[in-house]
Amino acid sequence: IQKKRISYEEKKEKIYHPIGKKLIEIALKKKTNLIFSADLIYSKKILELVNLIGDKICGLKLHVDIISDFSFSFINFLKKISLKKKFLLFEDRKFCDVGTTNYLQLHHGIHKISSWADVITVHVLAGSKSIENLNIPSNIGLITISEMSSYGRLSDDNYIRKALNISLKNSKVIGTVAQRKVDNRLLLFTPGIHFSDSIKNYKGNSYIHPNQAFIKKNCDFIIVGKAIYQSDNPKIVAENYRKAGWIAYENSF
Ligand code: 5BU
Repeated sequence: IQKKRISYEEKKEKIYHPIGKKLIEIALKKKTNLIFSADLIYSKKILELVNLIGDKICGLKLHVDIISDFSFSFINFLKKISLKKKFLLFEDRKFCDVGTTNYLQLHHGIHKISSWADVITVHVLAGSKSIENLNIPSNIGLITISEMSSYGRLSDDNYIRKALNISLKNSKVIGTVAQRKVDNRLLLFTPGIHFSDSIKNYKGNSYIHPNQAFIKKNCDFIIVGKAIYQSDNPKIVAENYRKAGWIAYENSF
């Protein structure tokens, strides 16, 4: 496994999936590796924030099943903003069932995730087959979860190695979540990001500074939620995370 830090330009050559390539292109163009996790329960609040900080992010991550007033007009608004401001829509659904159920949850139900998401997250706990035959269009990429950011996570080295292998072998996978360096053919996404040292452990999740994510773990994209949406000035704070993430990337070689 080759783990030496490579640039976004070099990584773009190694990632064959069009959505992986597109995400890198957006990152380079907007000079941002920041994905905003909008874990809010009202669509209006999400749209307000996205209008405010859409210029600073390369991705918007949702948990669509927490939105109390979910509607397709909300999705249409989001889609429009995402095209205008150039960022991708991530649905952090963490599919974790057998393949046939994953398929149904992805394409059906109220949220019809496959009709609007650019990127979706999946666990591979049920094995490699559970994320094959999902019948996803070529313009949706998968992110596997190899190792979560939480304290007490159950994944051991053996599980993580197998999860990474499954990720490498599935052509729909653009990258993974892990708390360590991974093969350069995968994009590495890092949640659990915060500037403050005092929030290292918050309600069972662990947090690191963007510098640690890029320099120690060779992360490619940081995912930031409450540090931004709970702040007094999301616009300024988002810009601070964008800048910190970009500088950390540049300093990580
Ligand atoms: P936070 O507010 O910055 O803590 O939000 C982190 C988001 O990332 C939240 O939506 C989690 O569900 C998500 N997350 C995580 O925290 N850790 C993980 O390992 C994975 C996802 Br995978």
